[in-house]
Amino acid sequence: MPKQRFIIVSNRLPVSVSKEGGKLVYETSSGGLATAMSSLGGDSSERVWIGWPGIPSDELTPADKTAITRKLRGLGCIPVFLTKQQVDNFYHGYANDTIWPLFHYFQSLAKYDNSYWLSYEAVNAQFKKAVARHADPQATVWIHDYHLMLLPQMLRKVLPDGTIGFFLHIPFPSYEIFRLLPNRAQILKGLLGADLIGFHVYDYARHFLSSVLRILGVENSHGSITIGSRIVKVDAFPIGIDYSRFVTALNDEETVKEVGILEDHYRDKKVILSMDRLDYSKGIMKRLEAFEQFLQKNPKFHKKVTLIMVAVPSRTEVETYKELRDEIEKSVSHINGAYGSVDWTPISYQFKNLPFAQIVALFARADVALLTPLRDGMNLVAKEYIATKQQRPGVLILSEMAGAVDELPEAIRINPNDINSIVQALQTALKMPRKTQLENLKSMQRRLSRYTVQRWSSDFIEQLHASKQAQTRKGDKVITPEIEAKIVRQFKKAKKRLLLLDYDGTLRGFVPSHTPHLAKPPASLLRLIRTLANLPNTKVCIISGRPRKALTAWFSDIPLSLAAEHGAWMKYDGEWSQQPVSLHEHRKDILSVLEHYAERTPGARIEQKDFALVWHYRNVPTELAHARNASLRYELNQLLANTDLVVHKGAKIIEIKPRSVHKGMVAEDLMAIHKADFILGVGDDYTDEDMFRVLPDDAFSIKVGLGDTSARFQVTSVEKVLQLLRKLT
Ligand code: GDG
Repeated sequence: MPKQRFIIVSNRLPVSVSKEGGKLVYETSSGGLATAMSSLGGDSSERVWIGWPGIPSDELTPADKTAITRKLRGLGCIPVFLTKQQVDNFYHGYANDTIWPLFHYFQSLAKYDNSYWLSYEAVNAQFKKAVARHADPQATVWIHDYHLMLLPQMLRKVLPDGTIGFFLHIPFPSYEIFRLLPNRAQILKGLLGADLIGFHVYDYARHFLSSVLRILGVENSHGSITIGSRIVKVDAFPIGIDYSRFVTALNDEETVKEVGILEDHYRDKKVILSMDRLDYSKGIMKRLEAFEQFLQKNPKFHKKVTLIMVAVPSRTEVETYKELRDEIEKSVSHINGAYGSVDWTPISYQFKNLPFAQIVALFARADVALLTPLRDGMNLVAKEYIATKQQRPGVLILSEMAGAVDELPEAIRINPNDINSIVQALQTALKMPRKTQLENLKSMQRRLSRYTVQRWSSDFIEQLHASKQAQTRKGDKVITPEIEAKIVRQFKKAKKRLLLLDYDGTLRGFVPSHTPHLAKPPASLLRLIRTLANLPNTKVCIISGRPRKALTAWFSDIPLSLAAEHGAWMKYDGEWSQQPVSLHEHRKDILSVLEHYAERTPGARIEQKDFALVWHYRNVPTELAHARNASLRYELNQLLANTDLVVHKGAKIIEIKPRSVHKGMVAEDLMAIHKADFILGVGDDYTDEDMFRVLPDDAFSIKVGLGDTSARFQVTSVEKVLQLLRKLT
């Protein structure tokens, strides 16, 4: 099989295999995802779907596996075979017994078992191998759902240039819930291997971004996260439905027949419909409780309404699900026994998979759809019900805990924990005038018919390619081996060389601010700087924001030029000298503001320099830092309005210093003194931009990191800077 350009990966394939009487049976699902993928356009022979065929490999002979592989290939699918133990630990275990409950806010049901986790890692690695085997190096891979959250990063290692998208079909919980997960950091890192991470609604994206920030300490800018040389985009893509399939099905012979049967049976009754997988997240018990209260409070509706409750079998071998099923069945028979009569059964309960025509007929006939999930990533049934209401009126009652509620504002919203609100919603729905019903349906239909599942998938793929392109553009200035070779060549042939190097974030990675002594240069770095400084006709200057004491302690026995506090102190040759500026007059006032803030801000630290005061917030919880910094800056700006001091925001610091002191001034001084024909300036933050701006066009200015810069070139890490400097020696 040739290498593929477009690969879809999900735990389950759109084809399920089972064995009946020793024979393999194939069942194709016509689910939304399958439709979405087939509508993606392009050459279908270049597209494959990789996933588990739904049967444990222990039940298969080698010949079965060969037969399955061959048959699935013909259907554009590639099987990943999982053993019974993997199905237990990875699928029922980590995916459905840890992630599913936790991500749906059922934290007390989530099981943390290390053997689940190990299996989850192993199966994700098995999927990686399968994808790697079939992917072209430039392939586009779209990974689906919570079973495969480690796969993006695993794949990134083997497909560094691949375009990798990930979509989560369930909610992403708030940080407060997500942080309970023992393997939270690995899961986040796993996801960040993708170029685009999609969620149903913006709240889930926001929760994800906040977890990335608080657990990994990685910030984002408007949903873009920079990881090394890559940018990961995070956004909301509310999944739609195959709208026209539901509209068309209304006229199918099968459906018309089914509608007829329902019409006869419920001739003079209002039908309330609920339909979901039998899962604790769907709020089925609360719904029954509410229906009972409704009957209690509204005797006039007795014999006039029926609740048709379809519960689709799901995870039937799991204990929690068995218990829930028992509970539901008990409650249904209690209500039917207590309120029913010989000629009326209040609830018609179906625990089964229904054929499509019956589903459509139920949607068409139901006067009210009652959907009460306690949490739901999206809830497609709500959208399908609206789409099917082409000829008849109908009212949707929808839980505000379902992702779909954002797109369906005309529905009656309920809080599924507030039984009273459900009872009231039922009363309102059953009384709603036909005209209002039709108007509401129309505006929801307009929206759903536009952002269909087909549009959803093409939108995701378009955005995925756009993110990849933006990444390539962003990387335009990144130094290539050719440019690096050119820098080395010019350095070697120059008569006089000047190297202007920032320290923190350029020659040394950042360390937590309460341990500045840890930022001390390691011996290898000192050796490198010494070698550079001892080269003939070469002047090396370290221009740092640090106080002169630190620079003196670290570098005094190397023949360097030093600039401390961004140039307020300079030691070009011999002695330190200072700029004719001062903070003195305002120091006390500024300090008192900073101290007042620090008292209320755990983790904050104030640094006093000769010519500057610095507020460090690297160790302050992010949201708190955000709130404090905004008002601190406002207060400082007020205080310093008519002075020659400025308030700057740097890398996790706010610094107050004289306006005329900056690295550009130091660079100009040194260029005037040394008249070099080779100049290299390297730095990582906004204070280095002042230096980049004054360097001549033919100088090599390099920013460490991918943000916007006026430097000519960029590198992605401190290690890359050191690599280049080593080449110069
Ligand atoms: C997950 C997320 C998210 C229902 N009864 C039968 C049947 N169905 C179909 C419905 C609908 C689908 O199953 C159920 O989709 P939901 O969205 O309601 O719920 P989940 O299965 O939990 O799906 C969810 C979704 O992923 C998509 O991203 O919306 O939040 O939990 O299409 O029509 N299908 C058949 N027989 C039935 O009896 N064949």
